[in-house]
Amino acid sequence: MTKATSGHIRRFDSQQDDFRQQLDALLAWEGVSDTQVNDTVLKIIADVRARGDDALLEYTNRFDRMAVEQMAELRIERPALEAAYQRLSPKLQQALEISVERVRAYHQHQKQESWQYTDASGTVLGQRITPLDRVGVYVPGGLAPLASSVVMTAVTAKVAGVPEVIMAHPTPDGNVSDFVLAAAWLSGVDQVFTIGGAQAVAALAYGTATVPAVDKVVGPGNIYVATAKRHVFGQVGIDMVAGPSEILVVCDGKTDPDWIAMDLFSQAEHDADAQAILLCPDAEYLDAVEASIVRLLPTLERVDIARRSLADRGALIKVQSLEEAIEWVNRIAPEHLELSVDQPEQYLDRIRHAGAIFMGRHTSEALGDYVAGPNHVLPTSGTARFSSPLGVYDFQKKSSIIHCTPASASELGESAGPLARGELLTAHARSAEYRIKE
Ligand code: HSO
Ligand code: ZN
Repeated sequence: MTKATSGHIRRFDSQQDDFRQQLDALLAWEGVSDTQVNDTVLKIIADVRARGDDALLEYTNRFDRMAVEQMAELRIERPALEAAYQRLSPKLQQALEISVERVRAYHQHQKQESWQYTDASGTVLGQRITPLDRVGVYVPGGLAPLASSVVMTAVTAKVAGVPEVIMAHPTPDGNVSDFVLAAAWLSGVDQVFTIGGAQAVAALAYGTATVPAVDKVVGPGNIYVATAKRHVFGQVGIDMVAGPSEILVVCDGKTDPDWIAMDLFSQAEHDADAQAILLCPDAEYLDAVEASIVRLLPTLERVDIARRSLADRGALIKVQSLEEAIEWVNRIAPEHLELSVDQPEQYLDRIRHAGAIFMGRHTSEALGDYVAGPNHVLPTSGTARFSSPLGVYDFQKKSSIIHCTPASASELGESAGPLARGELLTAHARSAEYRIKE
């Protein structure tokens, strides 16, 4: 740490000798390997698998403090979703519609098409793309009703052509959010189950008498949900094992410091474990942002969560130049990157790892969370090194197509035969050789 300032957020200088270690410690996130959580989750999954609806009901009543007697009470169908939509204010209805339309339009561009060609041997070769049959979208419940996560997951699945989208959404104490249900209505969700946690993931993966088994489970969730997704992977597909939200801002020191402070808060308010970091070459500007943080933090509704997030995992980092900042960006591989600079395009080619890149001073991450169009389900904890935003491609799969003519079967058989014999697999060889024309 360079200097003890307000105590709200740590300060670093990339020139410190131990900066690399300090940064590694700051980025370290071990949440998903907690053994106690792991044991609990394994037990819940095994129980839901063995006892189906009975176990699901028991866990839901216990963890969500409900008193439900039949699974049917936990199912919400399309007419009730529409009714929830009708109860929203016209303003919120319209905003939700704009969000759904923009997310749909963006994701239309991701649709992949089947292709095929005929090669020189006369063999037709291709790839057929088909949607998954049924997917489960997990939408967290509790304090923040994340209707936007419904839109991001369900609209994307529907654009891919998934016929059946099942949503799991816990309603602790029985509090159902019209906003979330309305988002499910507009996004085309087919059925909602008010279940959550590891028990919901297990039910979606293995199916129960009431909850249909899905082919893939997507969407954000707490550590129990993330751990459960890891365990059911293989039985079903999953999108990713998501960690807490992150934002990395690179600023040239010319954006209104209040804007940057609020951008950092916008992720910090998600979760005490969320991470908000600012990189800037101008030390005085970092002071100004820190002053904005001190002044604005108490004005937040979720002040306690944001305060803990900034104090435990936040940082204001002085770098030598914007070029150096870009090197740290690639090292951090953030979920969200804001390039709060003039002509952000000039840095784009050098950015290799980031879930979503917000270009220029006016593009706040919050716009991307709700309405810009790209998905807000993004790789966290450095996984942008090897993975991508949730997309239509996550709900499509491919089959290879091979169609030989008699002549091309004969031609390919001439090579397949020796290859199979080389592997000592003579039935393979003979199967190919039967089709060789004399
Ligand atoms: N920023 C979150 C998504 C979200 N924000 C939902 C608001 N609502 C993903 O990291
Ligand atoms: Zn957010």
